[in-house]
Amino acid sequence: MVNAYIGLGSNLDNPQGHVRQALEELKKLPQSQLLSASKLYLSKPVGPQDQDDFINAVVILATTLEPLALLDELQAIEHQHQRVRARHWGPRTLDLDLLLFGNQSIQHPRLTVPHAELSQRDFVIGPLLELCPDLALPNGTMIQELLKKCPIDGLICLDH
Ligand code: ROI
Repeated sequence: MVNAYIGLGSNLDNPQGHVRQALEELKKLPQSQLLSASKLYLSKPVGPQDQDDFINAVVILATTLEPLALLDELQAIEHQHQRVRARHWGPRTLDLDLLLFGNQSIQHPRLTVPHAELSQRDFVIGPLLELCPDLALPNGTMIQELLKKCPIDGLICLDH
């Protein structure tokens, strides 16, 4: 079993609905168990500003799936949400990002783990801190240290 950390994001077409629905779908993934889910966070868009704010969350999934098999499952869920990627860094119905896969570093044409932008994204660091404040990245960087360069004051935590 490996703990996989997955980021969820949506800013289109009832974003809270998409994220909550995706949480239910993640609970049903084969060879996997959802260990914990962060609260939902409202975040300002990274990238083009002429789009709505995002709803973001992070979950920890214990899984025996291989990383690419897990990626396939995540992309299948995105598909069910009619994910359309009309524009680079534009609005989306559902994004599922494989952020961390245990302590592994993965460089594959389809998958980079840790997620390449993890350290710059408040909407990932905030929920990760809520779930596991003592988490370290594979290179030894503590998640707490990321706060110096990427403050999370802009995040609004929603109850759920
Ligand atoms: N911005 C926020 N706040 N949350 C996201 O999930 C998100 N996802 C993206 C881009 C468009 C980069 N910006 C985002 O893919």
